Amino acid sequence: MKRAFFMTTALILAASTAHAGGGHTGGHGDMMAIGMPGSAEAATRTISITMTESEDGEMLFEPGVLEFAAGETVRFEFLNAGELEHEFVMDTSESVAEHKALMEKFPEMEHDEANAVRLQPGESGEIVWTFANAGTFEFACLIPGHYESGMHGALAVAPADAPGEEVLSGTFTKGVVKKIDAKTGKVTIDHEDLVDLGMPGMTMVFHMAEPEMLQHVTEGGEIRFVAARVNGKLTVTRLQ
Ligand SMILES: [Cu+2]
Repeated sequence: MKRAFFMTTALILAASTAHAGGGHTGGHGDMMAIGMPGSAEAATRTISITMTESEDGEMLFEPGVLEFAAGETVRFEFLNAGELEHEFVMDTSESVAEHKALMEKFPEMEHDEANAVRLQPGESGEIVWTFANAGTFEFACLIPGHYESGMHGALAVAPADAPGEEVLSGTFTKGVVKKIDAKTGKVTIDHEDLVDLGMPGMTMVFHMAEPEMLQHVTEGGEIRFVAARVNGKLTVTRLQ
């Protein structure tokens, strides 16, 4: 029931945005699997995303993982705090891969699409977006080489009738610990498919369910773990 309501709202939003926007030239139509442009008045929260480079040549988005609920309208605020040009594009993993291949072939190509923003160093930008379908999507910078340098992450959309619901799962997944941030209790793991979450293998930041779990991981170490969505955050709940 709730879902039907959200979809109706979403369709009305899509219709009004298409009317007001006019200049959208994405070629995919306004309705994408991940959703559609939203109206600023409907936005229930603002997410600040920073694009930057680290001293050791890594390129990153902060935060590195995004989580929403289907039907939710969100205002994204972007800041390119780095020294290079960066972009943000969110889509299905397949579309991200297709776009990535195109940009490698045509590096001069620039996105002019509602689900993307491209920023010069120091520049800021904004996207207002309504998420339509539950699922795991991806966000990335597709300027050649940037994806490989770390600029991509998972974007999870929870079903509308159960936003933020804990999805406890028992399937262990193999991963390699890339980075441990003892201060925030977050661990970056290069993991295989997380079948319970429907998430493909990628490098992602996880919270630890218990702070003491940090003592059982080492950078470069191989682990087997269970990941679940706890209070809206991707969390390692069990560790082997
Ligand atoms: Cu970039």
